[in-house]
Amino acid sequence: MFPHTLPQLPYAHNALEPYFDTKTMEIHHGKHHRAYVDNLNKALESAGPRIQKLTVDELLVSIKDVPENIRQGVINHGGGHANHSFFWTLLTPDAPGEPTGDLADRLKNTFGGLDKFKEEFAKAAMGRFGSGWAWLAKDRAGELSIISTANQDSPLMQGLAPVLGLDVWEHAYYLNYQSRRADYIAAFWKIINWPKVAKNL
Ligand code: MN3
Repeated sequence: MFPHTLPQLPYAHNALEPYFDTKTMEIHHGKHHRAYVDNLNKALESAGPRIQKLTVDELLVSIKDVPENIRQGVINHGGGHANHSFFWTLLTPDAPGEPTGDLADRLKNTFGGLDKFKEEFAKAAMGRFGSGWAWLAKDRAGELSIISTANQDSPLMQGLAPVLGLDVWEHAYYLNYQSRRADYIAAFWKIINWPKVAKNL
């Protein structure tokens, strides 16, 4: 709903050390994410109430109904806002290490187990050329798949619901990992809030 606001992190900026460093979290949340929110609001300023009353997820799900003159702005900045808002909730300093229950079963049945899943997900994250995201996503039939999207494109625009996602823009890791995207991906596995991921199923 317009005006959109920056959500607070569900933990302190230094809570994910040493995997995601404090400085990166401060800039990533306080500068990058804030800019997506501000620019989304700018794009929506002149939109009518039919568009302004939608949540950011609703905007992306029905992106074809967004007026053409602001559509790319909503894709870039609305996608950025939605993707980051989702991303923060996937992380926790109290990571349980491994998924359990239904989520563990689904990863086993779909990908051949947690290790195979991680391997495929990391491949998608490494293979995304330039800026973008890797996702575990669910289609309308509930089927899981691993995809990657460019820039801030959201799975919601493809009719998919995100279950797990990883930001592979350089701004997400460059301060701490420089060009070592693989090390950043390895760190990500250490701080995943698997119970939250299970809820997203
Ligand atoms: Mn980012």
